[in-house]
Amino acid sequence: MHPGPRAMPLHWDIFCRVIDNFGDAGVTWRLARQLAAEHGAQVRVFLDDIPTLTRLDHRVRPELATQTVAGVTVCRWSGDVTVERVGDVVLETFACEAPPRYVAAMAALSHPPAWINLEYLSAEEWVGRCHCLPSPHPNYPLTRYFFFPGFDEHSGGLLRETDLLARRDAFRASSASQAAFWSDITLAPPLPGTLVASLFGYDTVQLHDLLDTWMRGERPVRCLIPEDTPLAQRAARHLEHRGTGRSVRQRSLEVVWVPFRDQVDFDPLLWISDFNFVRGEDSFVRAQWAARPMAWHVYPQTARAHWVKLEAFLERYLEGLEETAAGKARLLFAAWNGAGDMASAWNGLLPLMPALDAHARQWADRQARHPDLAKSLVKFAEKVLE
Ligand code: TRH
Repeated sequence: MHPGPRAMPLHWDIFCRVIDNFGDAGVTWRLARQLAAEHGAQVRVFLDDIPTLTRLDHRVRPELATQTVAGVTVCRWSGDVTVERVGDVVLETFACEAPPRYVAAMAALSHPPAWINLEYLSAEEWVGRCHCLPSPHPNYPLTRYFFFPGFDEHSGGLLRETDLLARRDAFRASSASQAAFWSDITLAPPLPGTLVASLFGYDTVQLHDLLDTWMRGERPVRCLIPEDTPLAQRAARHLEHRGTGRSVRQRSLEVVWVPFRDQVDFDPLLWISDFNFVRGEDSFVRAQWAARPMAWHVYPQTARAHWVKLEAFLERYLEGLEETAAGKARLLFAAWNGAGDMASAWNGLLPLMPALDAHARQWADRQARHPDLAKSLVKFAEKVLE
């Protein structure tokens, strides 16, 4: 047992391996920054792919083995690590494992740390049964706990900074902030009546139909695509856009390739949009806090496991939405993930946008009543350390 109440901030050591894309580093970085900023935690992140983090935060320098950014110490993780001290809390993100030498050092302590594995986000019902389950180590007197983000009180909740929703609402209420956003990407604000859509997803042929539908539609669409992604390249090929310009206009559609933003500046892209296409885990959660209609490109998995995840999310997300709108939304999510006709799915949903918009707001408000993931983790770690 650790003696007495804790006067000192907790030391967190977070281990993260980048499997692909940005989500592993993205979730880790957001959580680490929040633990440092809001909980006074001393955080070290051991990461095996620093250049990916540099894409998410230009302050991170890929050539440095150790550096401190946003109050978080970032250490390059290659192979085993030298252990000069063990954290009070040791967090492995997703399926990664702390190095053997580090685990041995944990076991040698008279007060071992709180050892937690943070799992992927899923709306599936089994999450509630597995959240916080202990797993004793086969060789050491150590217990690792499995911690799940999620959408209800039987989970650890979602990542949400304390001031996030206030910042969102202030941005939406401020024409100056919105004008600054447009001017930052060297665009005039859209003409009234234009639908602004952000488009961040995995590479998919469904994009062709979506762009063609927007092109032919009556309502003008301004589509913002993050640059240097396979989807952005596909859009350029499809629209035969070979020039150096950042945007192209074809009939009702204007496509704009926007520079990939730092993670701290990502939200305004979602806040300014009327509709957000997002993917993976972190952008998916941010779009929910943006409280606008959305479509989720689920990270493709073997044996169609991602369809089960999508279904479980829709089951929760669409609850309370009027039946016709819920049905149309379901068709759009399915089509964007490769099952169904994109044109009819979009055209079917478009007239129902106001209902979806109100629903997205209700969903965000409802989710915000649960403790956020960082807070839940801190509380759980403190309980384990008691
Ligand atoms: O990049 P993702 O697809 O990430 C992942 C990984 O594929 C991972 O292996 C998988 O397990 C997981 O998804 C489910 O999508 P995600 O999670 O949305 O991460 C993208 C990150 O990039 C997120 O933190 C937001 C950030 N981002 C920016 O910071 N600036 C930008 O301009 C954009 C478009 C995104």
